[in-house]
Amino acid sequence: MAVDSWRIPTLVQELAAAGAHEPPSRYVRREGELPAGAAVVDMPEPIPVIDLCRLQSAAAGAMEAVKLRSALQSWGVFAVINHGIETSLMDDVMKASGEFFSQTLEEKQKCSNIVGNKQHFQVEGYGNDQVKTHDQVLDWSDRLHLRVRPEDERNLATWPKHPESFRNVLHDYAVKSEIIKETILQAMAKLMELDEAYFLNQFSDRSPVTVRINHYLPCPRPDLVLGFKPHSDDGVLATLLVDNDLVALQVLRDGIWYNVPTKPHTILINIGDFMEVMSNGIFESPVHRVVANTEKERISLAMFYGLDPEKEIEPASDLLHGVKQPAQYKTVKTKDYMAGFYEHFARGTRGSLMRAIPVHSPDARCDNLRRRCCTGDRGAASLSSSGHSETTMADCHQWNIVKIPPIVQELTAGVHEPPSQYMVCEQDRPTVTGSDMPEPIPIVDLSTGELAKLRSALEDWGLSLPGYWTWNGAKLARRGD
Ligand SMILES: O=C(O)CCC(=O)C(=O)O
Repeated sequence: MAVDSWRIPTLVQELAAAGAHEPPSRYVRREGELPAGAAVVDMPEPIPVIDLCRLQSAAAGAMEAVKLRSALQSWGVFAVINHGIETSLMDDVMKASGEFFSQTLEEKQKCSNIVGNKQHFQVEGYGNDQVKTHDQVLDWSDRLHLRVRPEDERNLATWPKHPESFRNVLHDYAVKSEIIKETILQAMAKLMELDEAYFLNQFSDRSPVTVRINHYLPCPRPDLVLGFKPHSDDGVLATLLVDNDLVALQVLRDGIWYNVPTKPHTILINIGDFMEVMSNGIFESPVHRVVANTEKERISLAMFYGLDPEKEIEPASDLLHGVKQPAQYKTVKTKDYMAGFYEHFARGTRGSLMRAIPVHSPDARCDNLRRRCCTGDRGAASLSSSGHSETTMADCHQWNIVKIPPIVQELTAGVHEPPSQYMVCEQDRPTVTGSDMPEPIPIVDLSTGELAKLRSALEDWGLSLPGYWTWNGAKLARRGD
């Protein structure tokens, strides 16, 4: 029986080559998901860069680890240098990927992700996402998705034979990338005062490593489509390599999309959902997307480090301390998590499977661990694939509230320590005992224009209205007057 044709999307490369002035409607994002529908700005500071040699050195390791912690907590995305992958290997793997995409459609479809007489979809192979519903909006890109490890589980039918170098360079690149993964995960374990090998011990020699090579094509209306829908990555960690310096990748923070500068030979790292769970939310898996452009192609290569399907993912027990630091996530088997992940991924939604609580108050980045809400049994926070509620990625800064925080009055009954989400971070703590003001609080009678008194009150105690009123030396004036 032939599969419904709407389930097999046209490859974007064909659409781009056909030179249409408008993308077909199934690629057009809905209102609210349009690339310019939310605020987009450049990152206010350069992307954090972590030197992996320094990170491992006895002398400078601690300093670099502090940088790593701040990178993880501020953006969740950072670049690495001194990572041991030769520039020539990065060039080779990108060149081989480019050569693959530049072949004829017929040649590439030998690696298709739609297979068999019944034309069923599989994750591995060349194509687009699985199309599950008529109204699913598709990404303006084509992809080659491959399992790299375990080696004996590579589905070679989906591994390109052309260019000839493809298989070997991808293999070599994957082997070298492993060192990056190990170095970062050891450093992260140390940051959390866990055993250095804690995260690495979650992997076995059967744990999957997959690669997704994305091919973004120019689009006549980049304002209507997305190269890659908003998503967070499954897995523990992901590395990303790109072939040019187009501004395309964006990361979501506090409801704003920030352009992430990328350039060739710079490897970017972001953590994935499994790390968010294992770290009990200390580190968040960043939501990111890719915008399209009218001019240029772009290729990116993302490598994902997953866990065995039967492995249970859960917060590290050493990070849990009773009611003060309860588990923020339920234990879930990787395979159950993945079932739920793909269910939502294609639609560009995220179930309530990850974040149990809203964390994006303005100061949420200060220390997520202490600021997260206690979620009790967190029924809907279950990572199992059944019964997820649904949130668009762009809404994720207001993540599903699974349990309403308790009324403070309830807490005061017999609790010796406030729960963790009430504790302010180190620098905000009221450690200095307050003193009484040495004189009575100044009282200014505005009806009689006691300007001198007002001035001295403002100067002595700073009782001003910053950003609106200002003292110009002679009188109070509105800013801009
Ligand atoms: O192309 C990019 O910059 C990002 C790709 C990505 O997010 C992914 O493959 O999951």
